[in-house]
Amino acid sequence: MDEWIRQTEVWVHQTDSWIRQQPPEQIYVAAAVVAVTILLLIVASCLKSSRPNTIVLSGLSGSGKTTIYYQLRDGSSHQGTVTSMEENSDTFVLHSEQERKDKVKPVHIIDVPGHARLKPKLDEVLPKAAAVVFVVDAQDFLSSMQAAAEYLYDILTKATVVKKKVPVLIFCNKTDKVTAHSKEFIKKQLEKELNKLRESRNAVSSADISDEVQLGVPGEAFNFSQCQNKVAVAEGAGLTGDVSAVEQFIREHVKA
Ligand SMILES: Nc1nc2c(ncn2[C@@H]2O[C@H](COP(=O)(O)OP(=O)(O)OP(=O)(O)O)[C@@H](O)[C@H]2O)c(=O)[nH]1
Ligand SMILES: [Mg+2]
Repeated sequence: MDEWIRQTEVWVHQTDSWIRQQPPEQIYVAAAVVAVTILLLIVASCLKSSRPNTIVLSGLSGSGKTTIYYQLRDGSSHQGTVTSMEENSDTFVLHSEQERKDKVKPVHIIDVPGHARLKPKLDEVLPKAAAVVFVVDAQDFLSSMQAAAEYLYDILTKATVVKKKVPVLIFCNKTDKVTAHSKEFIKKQLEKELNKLRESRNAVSSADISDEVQLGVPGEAFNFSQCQNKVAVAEGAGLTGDVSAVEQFIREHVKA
């Protein structure tokens, strides 16, 4: 031990005399380089931790958001979910990534109930969203198509979504049912409905228009590729755990 202390004292002394021999400018430059490096490391770590990791699950009541939420979190559908009257919100490592949970970043998922009365909740959480999943009931699609299109129209014309280029995944759920419509069909129908909605909303006096941003390209039939933010379409079934398209989408936009 004594030997170590003596050796350390020798090193400290040698370092001290070496520093004294150096021109002072060189010492200042070295100190500045160290300070700037530390500062950059602090800024980088702050930026990393503040990167948004919120995913918003939206869509009409009964489309299957809560079922998907539990699949993502627990790997089970918690069968028997009822119409949610409050949002589910939690920060967790996706169930499918549990085996490497020390290496991946947890995701904050908010499941916003589709009940019309809770619509303001969606407006409240959208500004925090890194990405939005819009869940559609692919089985019962035709009867809910118009309402689904209206809900989607409101999301796609929100300034916070468009200006920040928040990506949206239209997830056609319940494809375990043989009578479910394909994602290609749903995409086409939604584009048609959104086109109609845009025309009818543009027809009313501009004072009544609540759209924050115009949808698509004026004068051209609407399709999703015209959106400034990325809109993708995928299919699966929350009930049977076929949610890999949602997991993939989340990981594309919340880096692990
Ligand atoms: N067949 C089938 N049924 C599903 C699927 N996903 C959800 N369901 C059923 O659809 C019903 C509604 O699902 P929820 O997850 O409660 O729907 P939600 O979107 O959360 O509805 P709100 O909370 O009212 O907004 C439930 O009876 C689910 O079991 C699916 O992939 N396939
Ligand atoms: Mg629910």
